[in-house]
Amino acid sequence: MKEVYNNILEAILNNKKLLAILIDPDKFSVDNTASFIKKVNMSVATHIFVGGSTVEEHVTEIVVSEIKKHTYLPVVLFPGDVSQITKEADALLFLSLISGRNPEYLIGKHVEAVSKLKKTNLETIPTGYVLIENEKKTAIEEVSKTTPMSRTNIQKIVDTVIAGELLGMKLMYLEAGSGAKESLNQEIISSVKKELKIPLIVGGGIRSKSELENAYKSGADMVVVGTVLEEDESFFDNLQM
Ligand code: 1GP
Repeated sequence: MKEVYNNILEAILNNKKLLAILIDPDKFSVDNTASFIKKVNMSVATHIFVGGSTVEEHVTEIVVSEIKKHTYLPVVLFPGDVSQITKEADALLFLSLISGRNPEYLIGKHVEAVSKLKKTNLETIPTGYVLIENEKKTAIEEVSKTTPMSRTNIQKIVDTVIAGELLGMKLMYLEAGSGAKESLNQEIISSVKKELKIPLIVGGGIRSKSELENAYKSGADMVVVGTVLEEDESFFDNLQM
């Protein structure tokens, strides 16, 4: 059943905050799947995202199949490339990097993905992806060869997400970049939230409970955390029911 997106909408209507745990197959040991996913299951996490900027062919499929053996949570692909598409997942964020001006990440990869998608039953969710600068160059910036948006030009960020919404995107992902030095500030998140009608996902560089709470308070419907758990699984203590 293709219900991931509808369940997100329903959760938001019920004022439920959503949390996605991001697993980068490139930095994840498959042998650790059972123990890691057990911690995810016992936490407040509502989704598992799987993806990374540079992942070898077929690795995503192996990781997703293994994760699915241990959880009922929806597993959503957050792919850095077409090679990361696998039928084993429940849904796919069909990302358009609308902060950038590289046609490959606006339409090129999408065209390339179609023949692969036709062979799956994946729920495909059109998602605007907006990369915002942080103090260091992140992998996404490097791989996509795009310039992130300035943190100070908030009006341009707002106009960008609204343009994405008008183009028909169903989710909007505000991204500071994996392992960002600084997560996105309240002003950026709340300014976007004020104008946006579709669900807002926020991620990148969240390393503390207060940053997580601030993201929700500022208007994020879903927050994504990855690096902090790769570095130290004791962060799950902050994610208890
Ligand atoms: C990266 O937004 C996600 O694409 C999560 O970022 O790894 O810094 O938590 P972190």
